[in-house]
Amino acid sequence: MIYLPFLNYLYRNFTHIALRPTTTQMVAAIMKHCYKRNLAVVPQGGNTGLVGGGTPVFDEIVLSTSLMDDIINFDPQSGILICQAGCILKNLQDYVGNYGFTMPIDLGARGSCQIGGNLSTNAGGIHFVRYGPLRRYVTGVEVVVLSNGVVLDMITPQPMQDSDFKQLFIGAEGTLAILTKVAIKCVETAKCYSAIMLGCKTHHQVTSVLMDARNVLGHTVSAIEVMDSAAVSVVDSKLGLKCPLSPHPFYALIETFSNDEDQNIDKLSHILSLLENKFGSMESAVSLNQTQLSQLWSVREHITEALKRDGHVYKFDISVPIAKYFDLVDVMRHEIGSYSSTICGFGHLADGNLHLNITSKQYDKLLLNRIETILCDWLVQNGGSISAEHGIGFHKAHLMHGSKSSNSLAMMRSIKAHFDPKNILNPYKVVQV
Ligand code: 2HG
Ligand code: ZN
Repeated sequence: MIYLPFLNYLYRNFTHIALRPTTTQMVAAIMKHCYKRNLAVVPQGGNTGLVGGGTPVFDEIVLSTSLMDDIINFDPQSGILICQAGCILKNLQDYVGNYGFTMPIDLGARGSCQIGGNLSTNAGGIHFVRYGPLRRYVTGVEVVVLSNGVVLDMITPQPMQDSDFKQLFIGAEGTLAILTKVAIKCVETAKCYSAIMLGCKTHHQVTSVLMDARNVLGHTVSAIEVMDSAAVSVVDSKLGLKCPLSPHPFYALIETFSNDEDQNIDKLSHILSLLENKFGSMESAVSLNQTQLSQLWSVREHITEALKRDGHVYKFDISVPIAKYFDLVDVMRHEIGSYSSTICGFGHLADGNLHLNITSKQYDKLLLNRIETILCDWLVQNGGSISAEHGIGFHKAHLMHGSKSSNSLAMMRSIKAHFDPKNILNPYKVVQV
């Protein structure tokens, strides 16, 4: 019997059994057995989620897809990639990159997250503003449907326009079935990416950056990210990574792509001049090559890691109206500033996806309750939502009633009961049955 501690730093738990099948048939056999014996199972991908969707709550069996990492086929004519669910995103990016293609998703955890997990949470990431939701690119899935381990293969050589119900399994966080294979349409790679980082003084400047970037770049925008000074400071103090700009209350990072670097730089300079006409001179840094581009991204990409070294982290991946993007961060500072170490906000501005992170020396249940109360009230009053790109998992299941109607929840429960009548597939996650 093995005891495996799950090292997702937010959710630690123990299981008696962790299984690492290599084929769909093995997954089906495991599920048949578990169904017969009423054993609960947690499908687990790269274990990089923020909401405890892939960790056991009690003594569930962990079914890890980490050995299901075969690339089955890539067709350079259609750009369709077919692979097993446990393939690591970065490996897929590199693989299709050799053919001049790009995966329609990118995120900081690319080196360890798995494509099955990305689909199960319908993950967003830094290029959401360019590609939109990942589900759009999914041309097929193969899943093991719980009741008696039936395999449902919805991957066809020539994908048809949504003539099946594969979308039901995307974003279901492993509560309806286990994803075993996926087919994804990749996009052609642009030659050059360039970015500008801007120091902003006010919320209003931040939202103007978004409008001007959208107007100037149109469909050539690939990222519009923001972070506040607290996020930037924690990266400096915990990791020694310096921001390329001097201190500002907020920072915006805009990335564009095309086949011509000069064109990119002209467009980024145009955005800067539009903003300076409105607000006076602004500090900025533009990337002139790939190394400088990575340098501009570096602080943004290290925020999560830096926060882990700042005590216990309470993480909230939420959707907020863009006009009020940083307002909740201010509210939190006002309400619980003296009980916490760091309160910071960063995220994907163009999607209204805010990552509110709060740290305290150690885990404090009362503080968490207080934060959740303030957060939920604010979201209801301001038209936000408790979840954005990381799913509901275990962490937010108890908050679902505040953001979904009782009819929607009842429908979700009945779909769950249809696929998982014994409630043994990722129980306690998403909707409480
Ligand atoms: C990001 O955008 C990730 O960097 C992680 O979604 C967010 O750590 C977080 O709160
Ligand atoms: Zn994110």
